[in-house]
Amino acid sequence: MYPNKRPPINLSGIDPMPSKVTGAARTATVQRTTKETDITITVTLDGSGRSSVNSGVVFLDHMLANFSRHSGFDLSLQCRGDLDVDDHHSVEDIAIVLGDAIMKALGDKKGIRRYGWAIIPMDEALARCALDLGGRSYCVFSAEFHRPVIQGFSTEMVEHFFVSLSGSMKANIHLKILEGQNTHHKIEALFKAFAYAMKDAIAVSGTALPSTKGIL
Ligand SMILES: [Mn+2]
Repeated sequence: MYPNKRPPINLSGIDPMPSKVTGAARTATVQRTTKETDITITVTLDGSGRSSVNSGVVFLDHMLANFSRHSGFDLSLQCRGDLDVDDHHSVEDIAIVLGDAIMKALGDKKGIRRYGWAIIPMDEALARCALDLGGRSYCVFSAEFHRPVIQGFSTEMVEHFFVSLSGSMKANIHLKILEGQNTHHKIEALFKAFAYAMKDAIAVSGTALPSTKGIL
């Protein structure tokens, strides 16, 4: 016999997991102007997936509208960039400002799940995303595209977009194409996998900060 000498646990004072830590809307607007781009983004995390996206890069608009729809974030985005040079500065700076806006909207991150992951198919393509909003920037990206440009969007900028986003969001973002041939399918599956991973990572599931460090 090993008698349990611990006192019984008192459950009466335990917070019953509110759906929101505070009543404040998790929304933010960030505006950023440089010699290369002029960008304004408003993001609302607990939205309904509505978007108004005008990045100047047609295929990126399609990807960001998909990101909004599948994450549930409301997203308003305007970018005037130096597209006469190429799409590089616009795509990179949109990632920087989007990450800043999401972090601003997240506030102190109390109660969020922090981690998110998803495996999303799109016809023959299969994309995986795993992420950590733990305050450290790192991006691991594994995908190859055999079509260099889609409607003004350089496919090499997909990796650069997520690397820049991992920097501004202070997040670990792991992305990989597990299967696939079609470039449009592969990129869209990556953005959708990212969207579902984000939806889970920012979801409020408690009241505590999910870290033993006490800060994220
Ligand atoms: Mn599509």
